[in-house]
Amino acid sequence: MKKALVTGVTGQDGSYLAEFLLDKGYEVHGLIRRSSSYNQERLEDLLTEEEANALLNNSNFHLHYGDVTDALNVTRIISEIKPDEIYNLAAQSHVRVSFDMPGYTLDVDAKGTLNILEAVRILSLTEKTRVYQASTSELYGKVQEVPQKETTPFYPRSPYGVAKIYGFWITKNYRESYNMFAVNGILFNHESERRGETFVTRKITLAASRIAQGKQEKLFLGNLNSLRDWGYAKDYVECMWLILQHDKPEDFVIATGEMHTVREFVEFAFKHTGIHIEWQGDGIDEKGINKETGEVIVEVDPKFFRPAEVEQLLGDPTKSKTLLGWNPTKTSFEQLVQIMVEADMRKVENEEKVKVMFD
Ligand code: NAP
Ligand code: F7E
Repeated sequence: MKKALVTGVTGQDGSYLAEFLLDKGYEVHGLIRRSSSYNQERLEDLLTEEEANALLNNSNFHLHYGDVTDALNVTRIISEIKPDEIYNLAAQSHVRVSFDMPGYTLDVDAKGTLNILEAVRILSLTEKTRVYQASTSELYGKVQEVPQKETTPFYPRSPYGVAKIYGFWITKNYRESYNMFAVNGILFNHESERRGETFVTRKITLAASRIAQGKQEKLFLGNLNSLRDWGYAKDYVECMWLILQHDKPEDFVIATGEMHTVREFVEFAFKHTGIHIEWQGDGIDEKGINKETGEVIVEVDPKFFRPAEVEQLLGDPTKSKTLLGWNPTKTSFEQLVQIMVEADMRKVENEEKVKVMFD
């Protein structure tokens, strides 16, 4: 039985990946942080009862307290498990928050990656343990080429992107220096019903559901023109695994090859709740109006603008399609929005009216 260690197991991708690996017959070990409040919702509350039981009652699923910034802790855990595969998904993953917490983002996203690679090296596991690093399309930032592929030069635009660039290169460096199977998945945005509530897609699907059910008045957003290549997280975790099963250690772009604006995401999300949006005005005065009632339900708030923005991201998935046999369009953009809205419409049914929306 193969053993995998997943850091960031309580996150969106970690929860899907744990399920995927258990289904494949792996013994799965997850790293969880100590928190003053409960932080295992994605391993429990966000799953159907059947999924939660399958995960939590699975004797092949083990959780370990830890933090990737704590090198001793990470080294001890890896020495006890001696995993065949490590998926390093742990990160301070919010781009806008990285401007508020650049130092912390650096510690987790850059040094945390080094701690894992170095533990594998110190423990003489370089031949046994394959390491997957969660790299990101944010490395491309101010894009130097459209679409972006494995050879496109990087130009990060946030402390998050800059920290992740260290993670990318140190992974490649350990591969080249110590002959390790250490690889980067350069994943473009991927979303789901388990996406954190302050990322734009989930913020929109939750707000649209609440507005449709009379539990929120308005949705405030930042840059509506921003373009992203959005895929479905459940499809993307399969690719993480495929990258580690490949015969050669190589880096791969994972994307759908299609991009949409935030504005389009808003339109599709409201459409699935039965509300049709009409746009009026420009720039910070742009407003989304409910066509049937005439009410303003979407407004721009400059508070959500970033000091430096990534205006557009579009990935070229040719390499992963050809070498890994992965299907980038298994879930279409419209299906993704529908999945997320349907899940949030159900969730919101049991909610009180929202009093405060901080984000
Ligand atoms: P997420 O939902 O924000 O999850 C991040 C995970 O990392 C959570 O489990 C979090 O734990 C954990 N974590 C944070 N700091 C940690 C630390 N110091 N030590 C240990 N664990 C820590 O992120 P995601 O969307 O699943 O993304 C997974 C990975 O892929 C991240 O590295 C992200 O940067 C990268 N990525 C994501 C996307 C995307 O579109 N989703 C695209 C490209 C790359 P808590 O639950 O305790 O906070
Ligand atoms: O923003 C714009 C915002 O926060 C997407 C992370 O998973 O993907 C994610 O990073 C776009 C940006 O994701 C709001 O300015 C407008 O242009 O959902 P997001 P992100 O920054 O692309 C990459 C690949 C990662 O690696 C990251 O870990 O939407 N936008 N209005 C807004 N964004 C947010 N969050 N909130 C708004 O109100």
